[in-house]
Amino acid sequence: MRAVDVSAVKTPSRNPDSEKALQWWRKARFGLFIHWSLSSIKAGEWKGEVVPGLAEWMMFQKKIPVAEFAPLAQEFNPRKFDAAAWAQLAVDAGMRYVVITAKHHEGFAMYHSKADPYNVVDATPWGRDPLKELAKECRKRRLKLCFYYSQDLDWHHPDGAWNTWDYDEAKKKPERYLREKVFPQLRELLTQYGSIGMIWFDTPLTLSRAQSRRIRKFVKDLQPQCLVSGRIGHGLGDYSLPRDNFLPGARLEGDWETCATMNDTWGYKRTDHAWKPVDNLITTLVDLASKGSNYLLNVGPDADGVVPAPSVKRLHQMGAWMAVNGEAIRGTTPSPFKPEFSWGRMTTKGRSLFLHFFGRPERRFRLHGLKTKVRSAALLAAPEVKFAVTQSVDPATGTPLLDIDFKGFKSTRPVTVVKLQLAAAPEVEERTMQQPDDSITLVGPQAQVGTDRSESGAAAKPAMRMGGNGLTENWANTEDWLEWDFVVLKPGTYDAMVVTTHQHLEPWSGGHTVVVSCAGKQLRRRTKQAVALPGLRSKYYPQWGTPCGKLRFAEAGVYTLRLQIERLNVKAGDKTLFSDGGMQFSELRLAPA
Ligand code: H79
Repeated sequence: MRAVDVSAVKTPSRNPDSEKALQWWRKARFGLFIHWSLSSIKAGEWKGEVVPGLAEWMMFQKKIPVAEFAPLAQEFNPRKFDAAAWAQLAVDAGMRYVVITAKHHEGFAMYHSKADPYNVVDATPWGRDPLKELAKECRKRRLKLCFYYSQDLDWHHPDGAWNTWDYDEAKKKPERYLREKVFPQLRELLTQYGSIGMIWFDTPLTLSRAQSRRIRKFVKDLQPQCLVSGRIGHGLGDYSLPRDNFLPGARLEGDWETCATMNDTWGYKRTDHAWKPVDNLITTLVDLASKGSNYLLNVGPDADGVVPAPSVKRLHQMGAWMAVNGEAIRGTTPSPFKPEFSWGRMTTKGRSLFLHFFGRPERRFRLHGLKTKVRSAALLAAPEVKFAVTQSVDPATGTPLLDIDFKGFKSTRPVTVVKLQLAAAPEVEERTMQQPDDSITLVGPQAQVGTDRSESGAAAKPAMRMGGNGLTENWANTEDWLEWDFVVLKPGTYDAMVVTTHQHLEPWSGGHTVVVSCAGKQLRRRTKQAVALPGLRSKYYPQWGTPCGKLRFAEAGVYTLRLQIERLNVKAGDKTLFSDGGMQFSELRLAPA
């Protein structure tokens, strides 16, 4: 196994052919992920024992020999499979695309592959091609059909990556795997199922840049309009993906998609009842749209071909919300502001600005920083309910202020959308604004990144940078810093807190000494597992708040704050599959003391 390239999260270079192909995908915003394969039969249990972790990783977790795993195919007979029902479920949820596992890491083709008899038609008593049936049903409903294809990990082919228990790593010839399996199967998928929206490649762990490049070209030569997911690796995808289930903390630049589970696994697992409440799912859909990310939400059908009832129920509830509010999600562009708001989120469509409230707003609601004239404000769900708006400018700082009187506000659970009609596309104050709740959130993507290093030092070590997913990367130098200009409207004393994050399953790389310099003061603290912050973002990637002390702003105005690390605590083992070992900074929060 080779060291892992964190390029899975890098924003891809713009390919000229990406732009047109991305149009439908950008508008769609919401898609259905389907994980279905041989492991679905075992439902997360092997020989009477529940296997911890992801159900579809069972073969790897238990190091099940191919000779024992492959015969599962003889049990695959999903009597209740109904492609029309699956496609209709996506439509009912308000989705516009479906991504189904054509081949996952276990190497079993879920379609009729001539290239490999280890497939759902030739190796099972069932003998049907579910992708053919799904293609037909998707076409009828104008859903874009996309295929998940594990191009790197394959635990069945002797030359595929990561099966070390059956096959000798030293004898593997990855090129033979590409030649015998990947290219022929991609050809089948791209020539026998009509127009394909995208090939969703995953886990780019061992393939070289040249190999990834050839795979991309192979897809584009067969179907130029077919998208290639960010996990083709080496920044060669048409768009980017953060890690599985990662929720970014601020607006992202470029094209992104977040893939997420409804419980804690992708493939069907009988014992996993950790279903996320539907309110979380809808809030997440809004949150991601406001940050410029698609939401690819997963279901794991069982061995009978049935989507678990809790998933169906949630998708129908999401669909009910989308039927009323879809205009504020599909076809929108992200919030004009980078940070989140405590009250909710925003999306934009031309001259419309949608305010998504996560609860009931205060009767006298105020927004800071919108420069564009607002013509009207009304409930999206009930356009006859209009609200009075007033716009002014804060005399001390020049900050544009918008006041809305929410008399007659009616809530739609769990998110209520208010549509603002503007005189032009929204223009906003670029600097971070203090919010009406008096908080100030300095997010990574809004920071200036700099270094005090000399030229030679910079050449020696890679520069720290803001990762596309909103977390810092390579923060391994004490000379590197982040800096923000921000507007304080209310003088006073504020508590500063640095928020860092870390990836699940991995040790926490805390213990860095950070220095916050602002308003003539320097605050120092060691980051530690002090306060685990609540919220949607913390489930898989805990957010750690390190209180750093107090800052005093004597008067309203523009301030500059710099964040630097004085002592780094990067241990050898901190560099892992999920982390570059440095400090993963997310945001710095200021709140009235
Ligand atoms: O298809 C779904 C997952 O199976 C796939 N991506 C989504 C869309 C995925 N591939 N890799 N991963 C997820 C990361 C897997 C990490 C782990 Fe492990 C597998 C943790 C435990 C088992 C690898 C082996 C890392 C630690 C041990």
